[in-house]
Amino acid sequence: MRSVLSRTLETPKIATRALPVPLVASPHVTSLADLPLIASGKVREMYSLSGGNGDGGLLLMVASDRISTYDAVHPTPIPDKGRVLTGLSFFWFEKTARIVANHLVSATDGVPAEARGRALVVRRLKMLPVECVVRGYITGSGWKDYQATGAVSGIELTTGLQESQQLPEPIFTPSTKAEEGHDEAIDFDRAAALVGDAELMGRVRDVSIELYSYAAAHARLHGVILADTKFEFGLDENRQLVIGDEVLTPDSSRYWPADGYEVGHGQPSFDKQYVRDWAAGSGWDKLPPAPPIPEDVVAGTRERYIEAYERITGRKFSEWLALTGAE
Ligand code: Q0Z
Repeated sequence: MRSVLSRTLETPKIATRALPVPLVASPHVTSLADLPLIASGKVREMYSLSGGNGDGGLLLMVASDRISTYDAVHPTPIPDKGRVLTGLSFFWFEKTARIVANHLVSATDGVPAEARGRALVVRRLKMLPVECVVRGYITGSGWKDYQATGAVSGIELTTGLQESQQLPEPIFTPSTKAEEGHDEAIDFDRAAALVGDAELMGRVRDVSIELYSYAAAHARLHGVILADTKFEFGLDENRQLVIGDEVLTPDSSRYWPADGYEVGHGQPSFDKQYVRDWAAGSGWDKLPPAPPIPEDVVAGTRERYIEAYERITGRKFSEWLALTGAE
């Protein structure tokens, strides 16, 4: 089943060659001279820093300023978007370390000067082959499935829910990691079979719900609703469960302004709504290629990303730039 949540989330593709990418003169494509590119998504790149292809090595995860709407990447970057997302991931890795170990090593040591602020050094993990989605509100593909069947990912929900309504309790709705195309919603038992360890999968589910609940409560105190989010876990060289990838960023989550929230219809995205509103009136058919974004929409969207960082973290974005030595 096609997941509207995972449609909005970036599905990485494994790079076909472990060689430096050709240097393309495009300001919104990250390219780090000499580092082997090992994976790239719509808006991020991952490079190897050490350790070859086994476990135990270090990776550099780099967030670009690229933005996608309706599954298509626009040719126009949003300045600072990659640094906001990396700063938010860093914040949440620190805040949630008591809940579960994570792959963060450093936002400074080992980060090349040109990537400062937008990159993290992380431990290489053996990633589990499932996307760990938690939903606290009924929206997107969850709303579609609920309307059709009364259930989401095999979880029967109470009758009479309205679109965007908060669920009685957060639910774990895993999906497959599609190499190509869209992720597919699966129930817990299929996720456990893919992982090959039902006890481990139970721990992944429990940790995912605890992370969501903690982050949603924090965000709500800062005027933001965390509707749903996607986590990716792996195992380290000691087979310990570790959370990897990006955590609780606007690209892996649905954040809504609490102000103006009401059930009965879809909610505006905290970060991307200016682009979506502009796109809706632009005549674009929402098929690739995505059009360039006008500069006033770029500026408004950049401000929304920075506002998201400052609201959620309670820190100034300039502090993140100073901490990481970004210029
Ligand atoms: C992350 C992804 C990105 C493209 C694999 N610590 C880790 N160890 C091994 N693999 C991964 C991680 Cl985070 C891993 N992705 C997603 C991120 C660019 C793809 F920045 N895929």
